[in-house]
This record gives sequence, structure tokens and C-alpha cells, in this order.
Amino acid sequence: MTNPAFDAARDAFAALGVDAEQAMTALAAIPISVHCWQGDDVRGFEGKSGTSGGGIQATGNYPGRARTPDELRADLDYAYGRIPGKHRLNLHAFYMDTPETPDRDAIEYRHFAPWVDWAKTQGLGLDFNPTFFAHAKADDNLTLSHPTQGIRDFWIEHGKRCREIAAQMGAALGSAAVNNIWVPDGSKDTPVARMAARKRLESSLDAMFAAPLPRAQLIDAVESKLFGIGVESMTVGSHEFYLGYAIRRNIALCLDMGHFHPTESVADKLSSVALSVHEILLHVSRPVRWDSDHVVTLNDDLLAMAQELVFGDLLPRTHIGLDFFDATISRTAAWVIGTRNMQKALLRALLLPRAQLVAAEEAMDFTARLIWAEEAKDLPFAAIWAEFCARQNMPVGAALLQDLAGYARKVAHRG
Ligand code: RNT
Ligand code: ZN
Repeated sequence: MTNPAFDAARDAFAALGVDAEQAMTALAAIPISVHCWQGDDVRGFEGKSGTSGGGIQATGNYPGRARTPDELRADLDYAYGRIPGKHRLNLHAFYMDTPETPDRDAIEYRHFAPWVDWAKTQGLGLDFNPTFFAHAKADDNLTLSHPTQGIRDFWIEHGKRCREIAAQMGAALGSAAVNNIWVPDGSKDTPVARMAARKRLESSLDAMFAAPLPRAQLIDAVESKLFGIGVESMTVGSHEFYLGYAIRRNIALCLDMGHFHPTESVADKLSSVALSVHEILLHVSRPVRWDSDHVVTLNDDLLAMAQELVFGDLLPRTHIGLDFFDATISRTAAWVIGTRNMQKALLRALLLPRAQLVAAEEAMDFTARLIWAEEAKDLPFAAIWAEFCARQNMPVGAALLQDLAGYARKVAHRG
């Protein structure tokens, strides 16, 4: 079927030497790891209620929260059905699906088997995260750096088991699982023994990572944070801590877009970090004042991130994951909108007149670079996105809104 709007847009890009077909093919091959925790306000399925702890919290009471693994999978099925392409699911350890009630230091692969079976039938890859929060032994916001050896050992055991579980998931699905470590550890008020805390975190991590596991099954990653609610004065796992650690231990570094000072550009960090670490994990998010996890919108930060990934040729060694949670709007709509925004940003980056921009910069013609950059903002990206969605039978515009609202109504009875 011909689509005049698409034809015109394709020609407009072709006039700049940009191949829209190639951009769509490239976009279709970029998997996004969709985070399970947007679907239930980061509560998990350990049978405990209440807030997440660790300085993270979803606020709002929009009806329809997934209360069971089956409900969460149904919501995910719906969401993936509105997101073009083949993607991944990012699971947290406290989303185990089992009638048993193992503590965090006793979880095993079989407690997650239903997730793997489902991922197989849906053709999804899985990623994983130990859960170092929402637990009595994490109430002080100290886990791997806790002063008490016994508490540290408990969390080290949790981390080890998660690595093994993730590796088994990777093996079962034929696609390496990223296992990302984020701990809430920090201090509300000014600490006096920062070095001691950081040494404890370092040696706990070393113990956790001691067993080598095949890269084809498991990719270890570590995630820093600037501060959290309750740990305003010091975060043990700061950016410098993990940047150094990831380089020394040759593991992946996770950059969460909400975990830096608001005037810092995470997009700018990519090319610097990539010179020293082999693999990068992104937690694509949107910080707003003290919250690091608003639903991703197609804003300048996201566009800059996507452009750096494309222009820096970093896509082959970057794992794109999402990290946001909002309980004031339809949770499934949040997933669909946020994930599609990441894709839209990538598509725009792939469609930019890269050759002209780079040539202008190399010639030090900064006037031309600015002209190209600004003119490019008027290019007909939307027509290419609509065609990309149409080819995969995905709704856009009013049809998408109606569809999202319809599903939100369907699950509203959950309360
Ligand atoms: C918290 C970190 C972390 C969590 C998830 C749930 O600030 O960003 O990645 O959001 O692990
Ligand atoms: Zn994160």
C-alpha cells in the first residue's frame, strides 16, 4: 500500500543523503529492556505490602495496578503489543513467581521459571536485578556496605544467587542477561568514615563477583546514584566509585539518567565512559527535582542521548533499559509511551543528516553546524515513525490513545 506522506518524507530525507528505509531497519533491531516494576509501583510479589524503601517510591493511586505475576504478564503482553519491535523484560528479584516464600538469600532459578517460560513463548530476552531494598535487612539503607558482617553476608549471598539465576535465564533464552547491581547504601547526615564504607562495598562486590560466569549468559553491571530520599549526604556507590570499579573489574557500567546533578548531561558522559568501559547499561529515565524516575518524554535529554548513541557508534555495546514509575496514570500507558519515546528518539537520531553535521564541525564551520542542527528539527520524522508503526500493525495518534484508554478501563476493577 502506498503512503504519500511517507513517500514525501522519505524523499526529503533522501535529498539530504539519509536513507529512511535503512533507519527503520536499524531501529527495528534495537531491543529495549522494559522494566517490570512500572506495572505494580515497585512492590514485587513477596507478599509484603507498603513502600519500596531505599529512597525510591511510586506515588499515586491510579486504578489497575498488577497484583499478581499473571496480571503483570497480561499487562506486559498488552504493552509489548503496542511497542514496535522485539524487546526484553527487566525483572527484579522480588518479582519471583512461586507459592514458596524464600528469603532473598535463598532464591533459586526455579522461583522464576514461569517468567522464563513466558519469555520463551513471547520471544523476549530477560534481564535481571538483585533487590537490595524493601526488606527488613535493608531498613537502614545499608546493605553491601553495612558495618555488620552478617548483614553484608546476607546481601552478598543474594547477589551471588541473582548472578546465577540471571546466567541461567541467559542460557535458557540464548541471550545474555544483564544483571544490574543497585544498592541504596548511603547516609542521611554527614558521615565521618566514607572510606570505610566504600571499602566495605568494594569487598562485598568482589565477593559477589568472584565466581566467573560465561559472558554469553551473563553481563554484570553496576549502577551509581547521586543521592536518594533518606540518604541525602552521601551515597556509598557514587559515580566515581562505580566508574572506577567497572573499569578495574571489567564489568558494565549503568548510567541512570536520573542519578546525576540536574545540570549534568548523561548524554555527554557516554563517549568519555565508553573509552574506559566495554559495555554500558542505560537506565533511561527523567529526573524532576528530587525524583529520578518520571515517565520518559521525548525531551532534549532523550534526543541528546539517542544522538550520542548513534553518532558515537555506541549502540553495539550499549544495553538500553528503562527505569521510571508513575502510579498517577495508566501504568500500561506509561510503559507504551515511555518505550516508544525511546524508540522515537533513536529514530530521529538515525535520520539526522550526520554527514553534513560532522563535515561542518570538522571544517570548524560552526555556523553551518548550527544551521544544519536547527534545520534538521523541521524534518518530517513523524511520517517515518508512522510508517514504521504501520508496517508492524501498531496504532499511532488517536487510535493509540483510544487503545491505551480502553485497556486502562479493562483493568480498572483491580482497584
Ligand atoms: C534506584 C535505581 C534502581 C531502581 C530499580 C528499581 O534509584 O534507579 O535502578 O530504580 O532497581
Ligand atoms: Zn536505575
